[in-house]
Amino acid sequence: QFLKNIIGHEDFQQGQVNVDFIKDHADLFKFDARQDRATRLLGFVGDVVVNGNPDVKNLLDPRHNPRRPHLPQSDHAAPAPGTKQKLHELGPEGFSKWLRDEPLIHYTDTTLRDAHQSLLATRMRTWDMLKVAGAYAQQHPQTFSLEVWGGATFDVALRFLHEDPWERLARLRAAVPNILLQMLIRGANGVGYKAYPDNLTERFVQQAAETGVDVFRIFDSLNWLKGMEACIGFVRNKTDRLAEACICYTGDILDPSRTKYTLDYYLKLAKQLEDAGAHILCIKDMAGLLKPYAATELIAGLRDTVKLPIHLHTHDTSSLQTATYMKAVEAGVNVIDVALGSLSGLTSQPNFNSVVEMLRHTPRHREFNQQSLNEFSNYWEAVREMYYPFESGLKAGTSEVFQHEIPGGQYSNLRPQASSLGLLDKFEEVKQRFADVNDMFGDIVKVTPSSKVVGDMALFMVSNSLTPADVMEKGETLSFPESVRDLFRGDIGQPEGGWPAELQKLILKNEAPFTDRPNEHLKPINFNKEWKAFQEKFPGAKFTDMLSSLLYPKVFEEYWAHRLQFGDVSKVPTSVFFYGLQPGEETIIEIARGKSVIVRLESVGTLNEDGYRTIFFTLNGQTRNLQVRDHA
Ligand code: 3PY
Ligand code: ZN
Repeated sequence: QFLKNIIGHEDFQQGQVNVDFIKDHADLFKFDARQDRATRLLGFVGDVVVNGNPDVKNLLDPRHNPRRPHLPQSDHAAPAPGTKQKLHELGPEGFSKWLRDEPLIHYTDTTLRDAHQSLLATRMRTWDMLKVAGAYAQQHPQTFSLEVWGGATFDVALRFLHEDPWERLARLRAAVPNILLQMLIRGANGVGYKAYPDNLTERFVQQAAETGVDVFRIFDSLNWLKGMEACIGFVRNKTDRLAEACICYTGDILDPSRTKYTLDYYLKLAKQLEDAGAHILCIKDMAGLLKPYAATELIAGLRDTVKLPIHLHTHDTSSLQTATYMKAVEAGVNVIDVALGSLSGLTSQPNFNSVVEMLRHTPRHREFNQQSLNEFSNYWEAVREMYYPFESGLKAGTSEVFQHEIPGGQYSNLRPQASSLGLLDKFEEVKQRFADVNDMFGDIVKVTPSSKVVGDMALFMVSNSLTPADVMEKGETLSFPESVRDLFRGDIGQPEGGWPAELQKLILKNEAPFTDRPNEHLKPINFNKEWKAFQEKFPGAKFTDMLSSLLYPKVFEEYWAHRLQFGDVSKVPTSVFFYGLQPGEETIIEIARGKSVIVRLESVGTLNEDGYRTIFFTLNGQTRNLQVRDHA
């Protein structure tokens, strides 16, 4: 009998187990690991059936009927060697020199990180990725890298998807042995929103390399060199992987009236990053502000100034950025970031499939099998339908981005944030205030986490009907959002030219700001001590879990409780994860490698007096009943 342990017992499910019960039912405490796994996952499915998935339940559209994705063709042969083997062969310095002189254009495919962060609020699940990762490695081994990790994915995986981000990375690494895997790291802020102790970032980088990251794209949200130097050093000295350092692009180098972020400003920063030890220089155009003719100037200037290969990242919010790529390719950029067709465009990256065609029959074209790229795009198009509650609502490219300068990765989050404050009707005003706040803050670089603070301040002003003049007038009596106070205190670093003094005084009141590295104010982690305490608190947890917990303590705790109750829910197919099953519907869940169970929902019972429903499943054809509490 499958549910013959305590978890399947009715009294336990109804919270009626006491000491006597335990004494009398010793046999119920023998667990078969595999059966236990299936039972817990069934508990999860039952809970979604009865209560819905809290992440989507208020966003459902009953008319929506997602299609079943078709898997792209693959002949399942071992994938051909690619850039991963090249890095191994040449080492990071040699690889950097090789890349700088590559005549053909290289592509980073961002589908598995930035594309869904920017279009679908970062909700893409490992399950959908693993369905095609191996086939991709096999079909497109000439891809420069796959961006798969970091940015917001770490937090969202734990917080909303109840998945272990480290397991995602390890499983993608196993599926893609030949292409460089890339992550985005926010320098001193790691994959979080604030500064972390340096030795935590160091261990994080080491562990990320060990688990599978090859290219560390490192940036600072204020373009502050000091926020990046330590992290560049960790990659260089503690791993044999590539340190890719970023100049975050803002403003417009062609606009003579914008004198803060000029071509010279970027060239100087690039030189400093080269001196700090970067192997690759990235232009991180997080909002998609780099216009085509500006790209010509910037790339040519950078090629003359540094000896590093140049990697260009942009977002197509304005719908102009393919033209930017054309100019960048002409000017000698080495790698460009693209996303597979159906997850490209708008706040995501330009269209991989189309950019390949743009360059076909020209000197820098790199051959890709277009039919196969389209099959992958079609796969993601159908998958995307399951994520419809997370769509941002943006319907077409907008040149408004040149005014508000909202990063692509933030746009898809700002709307729900505005909506949760009841400000969706005022979204136009929120965008306008975002631009105003940037002016008030002294025209800063806006990318996570600095962009989040600008967003918080914009929302604060809209909800309190404050104009910039009001803030300056009433500032002394205003209680500013905490993130704004932290920013002006120096918690995430220093902007070019410093903070506007008058506003800083209004925000900080009597508190003194600091101008050195915020990390200097943090106590290093004592890993031996932490590990002991961690194991006591979370028996069975891994070292990578401790790193997650050190970065996001509360989020980790909730993730762990969910994992104990329901097991590894990344195994549940996406349609079931978000929408559960209808009576008569069935699904296959691979509970362990090569071990699948067929789950069929038969019916949902009526609500009993204690607030529970009995869910009738069959599991591999055998009837299983489950008591699920109805939270309605
Ligand atoms: C992130 O930090 O998550 C970003 O994507 C910044 O562009
Ligand atoms: Zn981006």
